[in-house]
Amino acid sequence: SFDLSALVTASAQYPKPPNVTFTYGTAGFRLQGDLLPSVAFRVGVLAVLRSKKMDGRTIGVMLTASHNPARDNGLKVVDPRGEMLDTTWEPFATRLANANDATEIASVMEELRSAKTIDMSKPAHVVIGRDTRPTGPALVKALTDCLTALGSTVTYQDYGVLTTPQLHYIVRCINTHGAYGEPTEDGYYTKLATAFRTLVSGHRRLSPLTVDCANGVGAPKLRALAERIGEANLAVELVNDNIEAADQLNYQCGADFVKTQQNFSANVEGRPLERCCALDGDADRLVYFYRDETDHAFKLLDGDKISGLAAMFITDLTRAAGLTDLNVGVVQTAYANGSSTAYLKEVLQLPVACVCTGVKHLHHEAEKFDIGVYFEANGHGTVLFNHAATQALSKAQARSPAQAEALDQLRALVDLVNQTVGDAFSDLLLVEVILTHRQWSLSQWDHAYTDLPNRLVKVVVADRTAFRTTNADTQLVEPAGLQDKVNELVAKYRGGRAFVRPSGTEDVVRVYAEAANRHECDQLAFKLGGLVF
Ligand code: NG1
Ligand code: ZN
Repeated sequence: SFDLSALVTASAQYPKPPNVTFTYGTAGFRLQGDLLPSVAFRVGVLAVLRSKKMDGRTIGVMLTASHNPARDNGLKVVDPRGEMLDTTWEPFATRLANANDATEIASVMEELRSAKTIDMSKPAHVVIGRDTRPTGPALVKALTDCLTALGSTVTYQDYGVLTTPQLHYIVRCINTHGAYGEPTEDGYYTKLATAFRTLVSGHRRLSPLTVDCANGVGAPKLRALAERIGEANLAVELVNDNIEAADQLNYQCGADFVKTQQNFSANVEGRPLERCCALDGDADRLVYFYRDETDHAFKLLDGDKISGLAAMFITDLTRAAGLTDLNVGVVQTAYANGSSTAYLKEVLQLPVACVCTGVKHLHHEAEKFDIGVYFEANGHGTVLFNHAATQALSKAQARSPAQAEALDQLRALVDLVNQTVGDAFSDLLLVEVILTHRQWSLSQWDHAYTDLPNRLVKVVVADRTAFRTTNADTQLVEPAGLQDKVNELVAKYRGGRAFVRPSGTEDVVRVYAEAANRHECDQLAFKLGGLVF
């Protein structure tokens, strides 16, 4: 029911580069941007088939390479509820990308159609967003050329420059026919701004927040959101907001820089009592940081700290609202600092699940709680309210003014938090709400618990596929015998905890170590690196 000759002609403009093998991994396709036009074209095929399979529901395609350098780019497919692509489709994405020519594309298409029993006569709708990278427009052109070639059952809308979470939001809005919000950038700002204003009303406002925008899409979009919220309610000072000089993207700045360098980003000095935070290049990650008043050192409040703060606030609110039947839980990965896990379990008395690296794993696990808080240590995360929780919130009758206030706040919180994916803007507003309610400085927030010294090391190995893990990445099953050696070493260090796993996004093996003090931690990480190499 589509014209194969149109696809053949169109795909000839986007030949697959020789000697490159593409993989749809944790971060979708991600590579140097000028190697990706053929991939963008084939992602069009995948998105259309996925939409037809989902009975014509809208599928999203986001073009971004997040925190990676400006020359890189990437493509990720967004499923109808605004979530990551169903993992059973990932191998088909990979095979389409590696097809040598149009004939091979057509044969993978046919295999996918039959494997997933897709009715090709169904309509398909695709929405597209991209970050500020210079290769973005050419990749969108390749993608839309494919969508056009696939015939009259296919429609699409190009939303231009967006943050990743904005595109996820739009997909969810379209497929729920407006129940989640207006399917526009404007609708997104309205929803967040309204919820934020409700939540801070009646509280003394905080001092201005410095936001490092990584010189990316977060800069113009956060400016638009802040304008909507109004300066009287949220004062932000945007730095690293230059999106004109392409090579500045993520350069010496942004959430990944701050987290991995454990240092202030360019143009952020960390004045006394200054609250600083950083977004990444597509505004789905957030970390906070500040300069310690006593020792003047850099202090980081990463995803684990945000998770702890959010879980604390939500637990208090559900108690105050009399909704003690709702089970609140937290999802982390093995990279979560041991102190954060102890805080969640022992102080907040919450259930904590540990899953494999990659947000889709955290997201799915968080759905098992009525209210599920999930964050990766790198600052990507959100809070999910399931059906039972939203029902309980809408039905609950307050028995006191205090209960009524807590209920109102929880209801606004559901709107404030992006339920589709980790969103730096929504997370930023959430943190600001909590700090406003408590009238806390960053150091007061930080005092909930003290991070154990930790070290993350990359080891370049001959073949990272030789490394296989189990138990949520925490133990090696291959190479045989290596885990025993890791255990032996870890046992020699006070408070030692460590694990080794192959990266899903880079050709390296990652070693993570924690110990009671900095010296022992560094020594443990160094020795483990030697074992792995
Ligand atoms: P890998 O390369 O598999 O460790 C990295 C991050 C993840 C996640 C993904 C996707 C670390 C240690 N790992 O995964 O948390 O964000 O990229 O972007 O930060
Ligand atoms: Zn990102």
